[in-house]
Amino acid sequence: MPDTTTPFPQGFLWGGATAANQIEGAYAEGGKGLSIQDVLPGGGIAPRTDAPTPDNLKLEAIDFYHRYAADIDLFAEMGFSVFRISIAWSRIFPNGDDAEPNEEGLAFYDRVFDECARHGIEPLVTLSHYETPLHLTEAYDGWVSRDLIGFYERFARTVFERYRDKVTYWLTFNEINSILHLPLMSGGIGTPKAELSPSALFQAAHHELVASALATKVAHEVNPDARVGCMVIAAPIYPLTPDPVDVVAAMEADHANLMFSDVHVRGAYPGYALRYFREHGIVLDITDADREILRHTVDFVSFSYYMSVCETGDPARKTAGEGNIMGGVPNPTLPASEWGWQIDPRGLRVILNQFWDRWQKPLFIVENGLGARDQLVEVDGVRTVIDDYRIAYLNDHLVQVREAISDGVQVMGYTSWGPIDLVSASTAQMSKRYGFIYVDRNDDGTGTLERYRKKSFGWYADVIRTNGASLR
Ligand code: BGP
Repeated sequence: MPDTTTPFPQGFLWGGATAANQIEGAYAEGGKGLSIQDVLPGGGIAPRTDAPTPDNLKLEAIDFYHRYAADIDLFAEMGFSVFRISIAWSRIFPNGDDAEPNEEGLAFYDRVFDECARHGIEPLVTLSHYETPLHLTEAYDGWVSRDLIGFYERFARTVFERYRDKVTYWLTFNEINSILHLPLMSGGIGTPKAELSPSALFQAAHHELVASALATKVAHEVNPDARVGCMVIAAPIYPLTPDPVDVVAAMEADHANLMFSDVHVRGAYPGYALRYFREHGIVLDITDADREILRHTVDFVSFSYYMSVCETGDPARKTAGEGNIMGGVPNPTLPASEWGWQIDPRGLRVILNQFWDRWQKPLFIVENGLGARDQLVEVDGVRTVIDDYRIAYLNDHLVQVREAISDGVQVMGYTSWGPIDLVSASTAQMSKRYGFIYVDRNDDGTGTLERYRKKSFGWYADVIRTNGASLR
């Protein structure tokens, strides 16, 4: 029987999640340097160009840089108590390795956080969300270089000190475990994946893990009340069949994901990771000083949840899933979105229980949602989208969050992905929409950028107002 009585806890944080490169635009304003996103017109799944090209929708995105106040007003109208954004590193340190920060960039986020405060909205801030400064890619090959730890520390310390009284919740790296699959977008690594040795790739991951622990340490020094989380892609990996060979294959695939949060929460590499390095000839430069820093563990674990996958040990049955950047085999029992992402609300309860049982750390769902094509229509003279499909998706996932809370899992909050339509990370399209708010912009760059409330806008406002009691 589903448990419909247990309420979400008092103080549960409700809101939405975004990233600078997908909303801000103004890519060359306010002293900002270029980031890798400015030369990735096809998103994470297409090769980069040498310079920004007009077909790159992220250059203007949804113009949040100029419209942030009106957008935050709309979030407040829905009752948000939290708003996840990222700080574009290249707005603060245009090249990434500059000695001094760019004051204009810092002042922009002051204005954004002040606007949030005016509405009683807590900012939840990602330090690095797929937007490494381009110079760090070109001059250092991104996180392959140990030098990036120091540059990132300087960036982190600068923003922790500047926003000490404005920001309490921080995330160090967006979806840190995606570096193994998307080295350029996730790790700013310019060397093509096919030419990157496993040792170089895991060394880059190690540098990020050390940088993340260092940032956690610095955040606590600057503000003992700061709460720092890691952020990973969470996807349950089910065995494709009950054959124990598939069960073990699923367990091993899961280890590749869990390693990142295990290090963040336990402060050291788990045995299964050391075995993997040994057996795959992966030799890493891990110093005693690194080991010391890794002991600075996170306050909470946050994650994105969009889908589950299956795994098999039988090479003949190993087929790739569409739109699944993390690998895995499609689940024959589940429907999929228009972009091939398999929809599995119960998987969210599975993940919440797995993570809670494993770490006993508070959990924060910081991304979840349905990318879908929307049709703008007019109802009683008002432009809107009747997005019942999105309401159904979010409702079904939130019901599973409620189930997990009833299971005893400690959940801090929920920020749906893209509360306002934004540019897709993987495909760089506008037409893959997640929002409660429609933005009039098309894949060819045309549109007025006007905002319209969708049907889901009122639905989410009700969910927040009733602290989840309106879920069906
Ligand atoms: C996550 C990223 C986000 C976001 C989301 C949806 O992986 O952290 O940046 O965009 O996925 O993905 P997409 O935009 O490709 O639909």
